[in-house]
Amino acid sequence: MFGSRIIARRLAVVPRRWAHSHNPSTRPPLSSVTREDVEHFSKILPSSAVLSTLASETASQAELEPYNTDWIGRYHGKSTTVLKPQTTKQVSEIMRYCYERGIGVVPQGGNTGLVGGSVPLKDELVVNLGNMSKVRSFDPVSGALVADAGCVLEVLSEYIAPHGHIMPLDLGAKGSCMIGGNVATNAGGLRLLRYGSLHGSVLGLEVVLPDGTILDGLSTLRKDNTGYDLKQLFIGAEGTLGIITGVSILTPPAPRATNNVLLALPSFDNVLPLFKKARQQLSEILSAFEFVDRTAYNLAVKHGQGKAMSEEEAEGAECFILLETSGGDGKHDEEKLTALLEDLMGADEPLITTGVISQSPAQFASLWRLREGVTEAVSKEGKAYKYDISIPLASFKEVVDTTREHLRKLGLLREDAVKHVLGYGHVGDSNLHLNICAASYSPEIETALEPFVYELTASYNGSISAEHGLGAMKAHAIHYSKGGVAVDLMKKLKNVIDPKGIMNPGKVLE
Ligand code: FAD
Ligand code: 2HG
Ligand code: ZN
Repeated sequence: MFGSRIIARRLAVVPRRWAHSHNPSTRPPLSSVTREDVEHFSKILPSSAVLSTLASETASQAELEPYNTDWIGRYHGKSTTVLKPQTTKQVSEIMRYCYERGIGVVPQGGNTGLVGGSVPLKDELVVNLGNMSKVRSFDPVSGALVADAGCVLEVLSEYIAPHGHIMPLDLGAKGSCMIGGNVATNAGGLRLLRYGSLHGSVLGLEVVLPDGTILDGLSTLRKDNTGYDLKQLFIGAEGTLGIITGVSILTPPAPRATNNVLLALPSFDNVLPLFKKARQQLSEILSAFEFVDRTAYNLAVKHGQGKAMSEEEAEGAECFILLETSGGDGKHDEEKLTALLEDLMGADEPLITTGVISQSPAQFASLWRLREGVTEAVSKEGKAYKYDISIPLASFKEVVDTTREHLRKLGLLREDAVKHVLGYGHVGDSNLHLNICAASYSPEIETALEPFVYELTASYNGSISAEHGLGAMKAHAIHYSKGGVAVDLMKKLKNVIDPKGIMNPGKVLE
């Protein structure tokens, strides 16, 4: 149905935007960490916070492996030294020294990033924020939370729950990812539809700049129009402009009532009308509308990420929607949701074949597990090539099918090469997660996928990174989504803030 003929025509009109791109860097090469450097770091930090293969008995290469390898096991650094500071002052002293010595630095939070941004490309120093994990303050009236960058997202959620508040973002990696990493990646996640992006909910940041200067911007004010809004530069900068050490963030009141329902759809064509109808009928209580295609559903079920429906119920479904409502009045919300489901089932041409509505907190969590667990399921099944793209909602299936067909034509769709091509993601944000699950990472598969997927995305005027960032994976491909003027300005800004190029080298901008 979605022939390669149409795509070929689209690809032909993709603008080539490489003209401004390649300004080879004139910066001097970065220095490797030496034994003397480690001795210096040991004066700044307690010995337990310095892990290095250069100093005797502080760490073996195997102990550094988790800091050198990314979550999907695609990127492997060769760092000899990891530092785990506890205070902003320590981070500042580390950075001042690295700036003088010209040592490359990779800021690291929970290391759950999916674009190879959180691990070194060579032997840069890793500064892991995991030991900076204190809540600094919480105002239960305004909901302003100020926390160290190394606080784990889930721990923060638990901290504010007794005060009747929730974090404005939620994602499958919540048990490991840290608020500093969330801000550095401008993570989107499952609540963006309701609470918007971190560009809106972050109130202030404390950042250690590459030369060690501390930019103290931990404001808790809702409004502040005094000049340039500097914090915005660091949100989504992926550690290329400085190390975030503290975050001030607005947390919304917890909704009094939440419901979720998993809907089985006979055809992808029903997703759009269903989304429209759900928005119209549920209006202010619709809080999530998430998409899982058949392949993604099957993998989630296969790898034990929740079993929402019986096989009979799921039979014939081409895709699934997880819909959540959050509101202030449980009875009112339930009535609205039930009316929507009755309308959907009773229509002459029903948009859904069936739906499972959660009846208890455990079932609520289990339905979410099915959606959140797809990433983990794909990792259990094989090695994942991940493309996180913003494209028009109507083209989600077309993009997945076109990619699968492309790989099939190249003879790569087989058990020992590409096992599955799947799509899932955030319908409410027009954000598709196109995953290619392979038996192993191979240059042949990578060449088949890139730049194919980037060109395909650009042909829809989409973004090659909706929410995961560019990291190491997509730094070279920024031009598919940003014009030359924008990229040049980014490079100028980077040069002003980090003239020696020590912050997370090779990430975001080549
Ligand atoms: P890391 O992975 O450690 O780092 C990520 C980037 O931020 C790196 O470039 C790093 O250098 C930089 N960085 C980290 N900490 C700092 C700091 N303190 N200062 C400056 N730079 C820093 N993302 C979404 O947007 N939405 C999702 O729904 C989502 N779901 C996910 C589900 C799973 C199962 C997994 C594994 C990942 C998911 N992600 C998602 C990816 C997402 O980017 C991360 O989970 C999270 O935001 C990264 O936080 P982290 O602490 O692990 O950062
Ligand atoms: C999600 O929405 C995450 O589940 C991860 O952003 C997506 O693993 C992925 O591709
Ligand atoms: Zn996502």
